[in-house]
Amino acid sequence: MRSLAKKPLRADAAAGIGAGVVGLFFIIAIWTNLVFPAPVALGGGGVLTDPASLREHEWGFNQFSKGGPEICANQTSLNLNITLTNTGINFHGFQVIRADTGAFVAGLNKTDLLARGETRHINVDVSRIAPGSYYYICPVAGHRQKGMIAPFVVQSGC
Ligand SMILES: [Cu+2]
Repeated sequence: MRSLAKKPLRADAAAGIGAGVVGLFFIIAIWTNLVFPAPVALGGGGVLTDPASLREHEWGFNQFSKGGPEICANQTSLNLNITLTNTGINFHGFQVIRADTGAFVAGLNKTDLLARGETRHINVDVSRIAPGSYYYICPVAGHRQKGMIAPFVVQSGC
């Protein structure tokens, strides 16, 4: 009886095994990228004040330059006007959370999600937010981890 180990490897079988190994490498690389994303560097894009304008990519959703510009909300002014434009392909939204606890901020409900090409004007009632450090994020699952997060500061004078 011939042993399987002594059987010569056919070229087509070898090519199949090679393609499988290459495919497995890519699957592991993609999995590693999803499970262990690179740390997010924040505030790389300057500081915005009222009226602020954010496009989807400035807003932070970019794998290669993570994090959007800081937004400074002047406590002494009543409103902060923000114009959101989704120049990306996916749905995106806008939400402010506390920097320390990550809790959502009352008085500023998250926007409903903007479709591709959509523009939305939001008016933040600054008097309803206590001075301090916050983040603005995209509430879509996984987008914050991919870089849709930047500092949002409420203080007297910007
Ligand atoms: Cu998003």
